Amino acid sequence: MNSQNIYVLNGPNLNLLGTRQPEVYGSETLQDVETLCRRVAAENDFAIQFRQSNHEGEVVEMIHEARTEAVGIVINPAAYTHTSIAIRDALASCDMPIYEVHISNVHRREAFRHHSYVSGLATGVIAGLGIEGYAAAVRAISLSRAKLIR
Ligand code: CA2
Repeated sequence: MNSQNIYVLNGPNLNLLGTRQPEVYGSETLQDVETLCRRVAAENDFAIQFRQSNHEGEVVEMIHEARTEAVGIVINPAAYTHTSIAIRDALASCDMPIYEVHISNVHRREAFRHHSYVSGLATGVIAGLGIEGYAAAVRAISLSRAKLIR
């Protein structure tokens, strides 16, 4: 039987992870994030679809794909967190657990990072755990499928 998919979606500039601002985002790369998510998912018999885009519409399309193909979504919308009603509306059409992840603690940073269009419809929000936040979110979706979290 094929494993069920958890979609891990990443917004703009996260392809640059590990190349600068290590004091804010750590030194791991997006490839490291993908490897971590795949390991945690495999431990729980799930598969990961891992994506990144620098374009808002492409992130919307990824969410549309996840609507029918995923059992849960982990999303770091990056800067679109603070600007995108389109991404929020796309996520609102997904009937599954959605975890919003931020590598940094956005609430300790500039005021414009304190508001998220996504948080109000997310199942959970994780900020400031570094890339471990992705692992926690993948684990939370796995547990919710096992009906241990609602
Ligand atoms: O803390 C996070 O994960 C953020 O979503 C990252 C976004 C930022 O706009 C959010 O406010 C918080 C920025 C992603 C850009 O990441 C880079 C990493 C290294 C070098 C350049 C960009």
